[in-house]
Amino acid sequence: MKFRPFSFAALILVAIISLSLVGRSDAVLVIAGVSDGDLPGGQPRAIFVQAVSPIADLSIWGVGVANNGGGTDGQEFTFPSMSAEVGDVFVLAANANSKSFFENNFSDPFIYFIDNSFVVSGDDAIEVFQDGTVFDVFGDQNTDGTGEVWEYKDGFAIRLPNTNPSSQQGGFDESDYLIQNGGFDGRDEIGHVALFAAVADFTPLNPIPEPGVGILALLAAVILLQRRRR
Ligand SMILES: [Ca+2]
Ligand SMILES: [Ca+2]
Ligand SMILES: [Ca+2]
Repeated sequence: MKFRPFSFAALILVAIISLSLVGRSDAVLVIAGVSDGDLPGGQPRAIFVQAVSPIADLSIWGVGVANNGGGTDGQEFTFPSMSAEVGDVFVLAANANSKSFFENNFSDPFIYFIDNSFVVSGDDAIEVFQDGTVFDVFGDQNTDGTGEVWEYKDGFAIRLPNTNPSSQQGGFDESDYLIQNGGFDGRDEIGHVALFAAVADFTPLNPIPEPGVGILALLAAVILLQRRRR
């Protein structure tokens, strides 16, 4: 069998591209924020999660709230079988009032779920699960957040751009978030909206660098060079 160097190189390239495409299809859902308001009943109480890659089937993803440093409660909510687009923001509201707060005051195309398990107060850690394994975490499941750097009592935390889920960087890092502990304290609804609107911009996504992009660019360059030589 005759072996031409170029076909071998092409074969390698195809293999690398296939691998990179497998990597690209790794869907990810990250914690985008958490809110413990100061309106009556402590509203709005909500967890924000965002799809940073397309997700074909959300039902392998779930969320849990580890309350008061009591350790993980495991997955307390499972998403239904549905797909997600890049940039989709899911607002996991503790109750109808918390949902209404965002629905009435923000034009963002949030996708809402209401569930008892989303009753967060500023000392609770948040876990996002993929296939039953913790994929992203906010806070420490085994530590009551009171007095911790990640406390968000009567306030909120919002993920900063270009930060990765905790599973991809060795654990939770509070510097990945803008945290306003007590930020909502004493504010009325308009005050809540004003503060949240000023900081919580979900439009610039937090894209996770994908090695596949570089390889695809390289492939494009190779093809262009080949065409020029012909
Ligand atoms: Ca509160
Ligand atoms: Ca819980
Ligand atoms: Ca709590």
